[in-house]
This record gives sequence, C-alpha cells and structure tokens, in this order.
Amino acid sequence: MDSIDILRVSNLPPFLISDLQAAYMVHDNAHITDPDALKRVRGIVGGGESKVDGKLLSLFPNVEIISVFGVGYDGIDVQAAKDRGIVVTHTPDVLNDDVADLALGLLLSVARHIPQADRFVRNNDWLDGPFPLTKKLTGARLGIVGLGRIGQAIAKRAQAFDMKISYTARSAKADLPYPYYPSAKALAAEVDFLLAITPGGDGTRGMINAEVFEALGPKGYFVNVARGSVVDQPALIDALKHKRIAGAGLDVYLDEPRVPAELRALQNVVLTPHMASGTLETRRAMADRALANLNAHFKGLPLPSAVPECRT
Ligand code: NAP
Ligand code: 8YV
Repeated sequence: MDSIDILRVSNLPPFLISDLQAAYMVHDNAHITDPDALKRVRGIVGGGESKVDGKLLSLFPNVEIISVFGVGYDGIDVQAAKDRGIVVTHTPDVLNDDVADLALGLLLSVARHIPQADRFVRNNDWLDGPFPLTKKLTGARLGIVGLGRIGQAIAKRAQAFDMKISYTARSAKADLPYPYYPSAKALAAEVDFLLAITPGGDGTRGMINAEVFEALGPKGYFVNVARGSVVDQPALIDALKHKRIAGAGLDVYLDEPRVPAELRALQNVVLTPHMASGTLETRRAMADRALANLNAHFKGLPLPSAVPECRT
C-alpha cells in the first residue's frame, strides 16, 4: 500500500509513525504544501485532541477515512466528513483499563494529597512537624458523570474501595445497580467525589459549572479525565481559589497544552498532562487499532471500529 498517501495531523508515538511509514506515504500537516500531494492524500491520522474541520477537509478533496488514535473524536467534524463521504474511526475499549487506573490514581492523589506529601518530604518540611491529615477514600461517595465503557471500568475499581457509586448519563442504565441522577448538579449534591468521563464537544460543553461546584460543596473533590471542554474552567479555578470545593485532580484542560498560571499555582489541585491512556502497552494497542482501521478501509474490508455515526 506504499502508493497510498496519508496525512498525519498530530503528534503520534514513534512506533505508530514507523508502522505508518512502512505501509503508506506519510505527509506531515505542518509541512505539506505541494498542491499535487494535497490531492493525493486519501487518509488522515490524528489523536484524540486533533481538530479536523470542513475547512481542513476542503484542502484534501480525496480523503476517504479519518483514523483517530484515541476513543474521543470531539475535535473531528463528523458531519463535515460524512457530507464528503469520509468515514471516521476510533480506538474504543483498548484504553479503558489505563484511563480507569489513572482516574483512581487521581482520586487517591486528591484525597490523600500524595503529590503534596512528596513535596513535603523533599522540602524537608517534615522536620517542622507532621503532614496534615487528609480525606479517606475507602467507603466515600463517588459520583460518575458518564457511565460508558470507561465510566464502568472506573466503577468496578471504585467498588474494590467500597465506594458508594452513583452516576449521571444521558439515560439511566437498567442493567447497572447504581443510583441514577438526572443531572451533574443533582449528582454533585449527593457525593464526596465527582468524576467526569463523558465525551467532549457541544453536547457536554461547560456542563460542570459554578452551580455544580456549589452543589459539590467545600468538602467535595472534582476529578476530570474526560475533556477540558466539559468544565467551565474559570468557574473551576474560582471554586478552587475560594475553597468552594476542597480540591481537584485534572488530566485534561480547555486549551491544552496551555494550562493557566492561576491553576498551576494552586496547591489544592493535582495536575497530569492528558496522560490517562499513556502506557506503552495501551498506546501500542491503540496504534494497532488505528492501523487496523486504516488497512481495513484500503483493503475494502469491514472496519474494526468506525465511530457510531459512521456505522452502516
Ligand atoms: P462511551 O462509552 O461512549 O461513554 C460515554 C458516556 O458519557 C455515556 O455513559 C454517555 O451517556 C455519557 N454522556 C454522553 N453525553 C452526555 C451528556 N450530554 N450528559 C451526560 N452524560 C453524557 O465513551 P468512553 O469510551 O467511556 O469514553 C468517554 C470519553 O473519555 C471519551 O470520549 C474521551 O473524551 C474521554 N477520554 C479521555 C482520555 C484521557 O486521556 N484523559 C482517554 C480516553 C477517553 P449514555 O450512556 O446515556 O449514552
Ligand atoms: C489520548 C484520548 O491521549 O482516547 C482519547 O480520547 O484523549 C487519549 O487516549 C489521545 O487520543 C492521544 O492523542
């Protein structure tokens, strides 16, 4: 398939780039300028954070497939793609464990102040007295916003901590035993830890807002492993600054990789760099799935994981 041209629109792991180069002619979005090459591009590969809109697609009139290296595809204008007969694929399921593991890591970190405790020992502050007491995670109430593939993997882990799980989603899940609340605000009022794991995009934009933080209250903690767009980020910073909530653990931000200085300066937040799926094992599995989608398309075979809107 080395006669097929594809375009890379984001940072990808070196092993995925090598595999792509072994099978395709790979162009880089930042460097492609030759008008003939633009017309030759038949596939686009990008990450969960990539932006592919109608404007970009109009530069590449012969694209047939957008293969997303990630489960979230909120940056892709799926309607614009469908209007041009382009199929969009993603990599669900293979990353559930890692994202759920990091979510539990953030819950433990915000409850037990693990990063702060690390700084405490490194700074030799221990010499001046003991580390302040923290919050118990085992047995606490966890509210999950978005109980899909990853949300359920998080619930499974939280059960091992005897957490009392409840959730909100677009609809209640009759096959799951957890109490359902109709909104993030109603859920926040009932829990100690509120955790977001929905898709990004217009359907969820700003759904975790000042009212939700008010409902969570000064003893409540917020964790976001979904997308930065799900949260009203200025409202979150305000709530943290004025201790209207106790703390937060964040893997995702509004304008990544730019994280506001105000947020970085706060001591009651634990910040990670959108790394929830970032283990070698999982990124390899995601790369394999992204390649499998691309290869299947160009061989005319059924696609392993087209996004729901593009399934036939
Ligand atoms: P999924 O299986 O599709 O689950 C999504 C869940 O969100 C579903 O329960 C859905 O409700 C709920 N939801 C959707 N829109 C909602 C709304 N407007 N209000 C309330 N709930 C809503 O997706 P997944 O595989 O678990 O992945 C979820 C997201 O996690 C991805 O889209 C991505 O944004 C994020 N993610 C982040 C990382 C990271 O590195 N931090 C890694 C992977 C994924 P219903 O069940 O009622 O439809
Ligand atoms: C990745 C993600 O960091 O799957 C997603 O939606 O956000 C993450 O797994 C991303 O896709 C890699 O670019």
